Amino acid sequence: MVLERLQQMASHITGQAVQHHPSDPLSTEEIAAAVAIVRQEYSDLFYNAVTLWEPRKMEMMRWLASPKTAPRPHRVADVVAIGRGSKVYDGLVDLDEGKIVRWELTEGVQPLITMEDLQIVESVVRKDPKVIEQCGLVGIPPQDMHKVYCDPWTIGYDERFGSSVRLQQALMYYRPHPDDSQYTYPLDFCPIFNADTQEIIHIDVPKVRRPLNTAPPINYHADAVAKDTGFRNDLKPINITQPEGVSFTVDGRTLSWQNWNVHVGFNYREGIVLSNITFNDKGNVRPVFWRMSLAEMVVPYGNPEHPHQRKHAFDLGEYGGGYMTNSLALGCDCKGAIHYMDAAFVNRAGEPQVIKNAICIHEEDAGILFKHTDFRDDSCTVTRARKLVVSHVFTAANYEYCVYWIFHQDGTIQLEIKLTGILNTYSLNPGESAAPWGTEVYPGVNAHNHQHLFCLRLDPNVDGQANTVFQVDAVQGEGAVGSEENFYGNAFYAKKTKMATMSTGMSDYDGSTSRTWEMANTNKMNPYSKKPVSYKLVSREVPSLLPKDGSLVWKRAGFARHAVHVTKYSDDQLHPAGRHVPQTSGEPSQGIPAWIAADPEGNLDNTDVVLWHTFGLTHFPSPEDYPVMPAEPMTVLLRPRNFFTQNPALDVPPSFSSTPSQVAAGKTGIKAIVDNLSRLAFGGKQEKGGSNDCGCK
Ligand SMILES: *[C@@H]1O[C@H](CO)[C@@H](O)[C@H](O)[C@H]1NC(C)=O
Ligand SMILES: *[C@@H]1O[C@H](CO)[C@@H](O)[C@H](O)[C@H]1NC(C)=O
Ligand SMILES: *[C@@H]1O[C@H](CO)[C@@H](O)[C@H](O)[C@H]1NC(C)=O
Ligand SMILES: [Cu+2]
Repeated sequence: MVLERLQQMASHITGQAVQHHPSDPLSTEEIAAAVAIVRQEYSDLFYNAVTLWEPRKMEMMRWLASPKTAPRPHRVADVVAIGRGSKVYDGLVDLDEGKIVRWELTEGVQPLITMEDLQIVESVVRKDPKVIEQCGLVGIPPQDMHKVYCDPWTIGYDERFGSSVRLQQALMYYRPHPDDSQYTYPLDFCPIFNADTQEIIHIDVPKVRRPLNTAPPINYHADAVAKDTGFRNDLKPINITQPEGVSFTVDGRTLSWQNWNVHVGFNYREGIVLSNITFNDKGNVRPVFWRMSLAEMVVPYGNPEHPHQRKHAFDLGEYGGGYMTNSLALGCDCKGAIHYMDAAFVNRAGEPQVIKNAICIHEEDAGILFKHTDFRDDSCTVTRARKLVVSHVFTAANYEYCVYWIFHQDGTIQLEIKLTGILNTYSLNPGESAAPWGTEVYPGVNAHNHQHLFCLRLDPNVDGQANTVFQVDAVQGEGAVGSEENFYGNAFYAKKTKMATMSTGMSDYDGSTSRTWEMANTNKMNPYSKKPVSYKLVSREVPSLLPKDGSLVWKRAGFARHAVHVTKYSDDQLHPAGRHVPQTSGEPSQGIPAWIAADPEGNLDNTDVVLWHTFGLTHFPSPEDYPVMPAEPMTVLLRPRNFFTQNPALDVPPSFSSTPSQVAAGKTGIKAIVDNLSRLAFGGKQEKGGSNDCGCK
């Protein structure tokens, strides 16, 4: 029968034919199989997401411990589907068994808005008579409606419309010419779109009207720049060559490089998911993190005028960082020898779709790893660093977010995010001041103040699952100047505060104490320092959430209330603002605040914990950000502390090394090389190829 055929199809996929790693994203075949199994029982559905339901941790651990006797975790699809009348279904499909194991109608929620959902809105907006009328009022005649564009956003939450109808708000723009940036021509009104009926149900019109901007276009693409200022002509090529290939290996989706081992997953929502991260410490493979990902973000805007309070996009929970990911096929995004990975998703109709080259994996030179010169004799050792970068880039309407997960040779993991793209803009009357809630970045263009707050989910596995998180502050010795314990008043130390229970497991950033957080395994001491082995979260771009306590954003984005939350591990707690984020009122708050409220006394000491870190920046736009922003980087570091017994990168071959006795015996010191290299750079009298004699690699 059909069901048997489906079971065969599913077991063929997960059986010997293709043996997926349990953490691998669903393949196109698995997505198709999951949809086919659902269709056996339910028709007339749109598919919002079909993604890997990750194996339960205990089950996975058991299987890892004894792969021969313990059952291999099943491949399970997590399905979100939408039926007529905004009915939302959450389901699980066991692909090994070829059957639906959970199917629920979930009331009062709206799943995220997909690219396909977004693309419908513009055509509807252009035909709507009320929108045409509003366009006329700001100076756009009906025959020019093809020049009207919109960026559809989730509505966030609007108390007038609630959560039961699936809505989007259309941020309106105009393009004088199809190649002009629309962000120079924002329109002052905001239509609201009903996704069920595919019609405009309301238009928010401001009290003060603002006509269409009359400034000339300002554009960033090459044609425009060539015509305007022209290009700089003094750049010579920089070529990256890896003549012997790359230094990493990839087995399926497991990446090995410089003692690191990591599985690279991907999903529609978080984008890259790194799991089972281990470091080979001289033959001893030590677990470091079980899983890490960017789990959520919120971008609240700071203009109090209605309806701008609705602008606070949760780009991951409301749109999906994976769904919006760019295809890096052009090879412009990473330089060098690249390994790409594709990403597979479901579309609205239930068919699998592939984004080619969604993930880029490559190595980069990373400057000096360590160096020391003995000032008395010119002997020197300098070792250059290399880094491995796993990256993807996603476009959230106007903004680009470039996400780089970086592995270093010294055991450090770094998350770097670069912000680029275009500011969200609003109209301005001639002579009107954009201050204090925004900046006039170009004549007639108001870019509102906003924040970009990212939530990093870290599931530490520092030499095992039983971990404890400490807040670490640099503080003065308590004794007053002149006291016995601190006579000269110069004493200071690292004060550690254990984050012991769910209700107390939260903390804010404090730059004045150089605050960091340690994920420690208190069962294992470093033999030298007698301190627990740990990984330290070092993050210095940590603004507090500016929307006030009790505000709409504060209620909806509970994760952003503190820089760090620690929670007890639970398989189902992946989404810090809730599973379905669009149109949540925040009453009650979903995600982290709800988990804490459910278990306030939950123990966090020496157990399996998750650390949630909210970081980012507050963006006061300025003309330099326009018409496209130069990328602004932000960095978070995860550094081994008391984890190793010495610099773990000592065994990286040096670029140059000489001992005092070698220099005394006639070997080159560092100064000779410096001279030779500088002569070469400026093409002096030095003969070609001279640099090869200097001993630098
Ligand atoms: C450097 O790269 C450019 C552009 O890809 C190429 O045309 C050129 O031949 C390369 N030069 C060398 C020395 O490899
Ligand atoms: C995790 O990594 C270790 C070594 O790096 C490996 O032995 C183990 O099988 C991996 N587990 C999974 C689930 O990939
Ligand atoms: C540096 O260059 C000079 C002459 O250009 C040469 O005699 C000398 O051997 C070079 N030294 C090294 C260390 O390559
Ligand atoms: Cu910004």
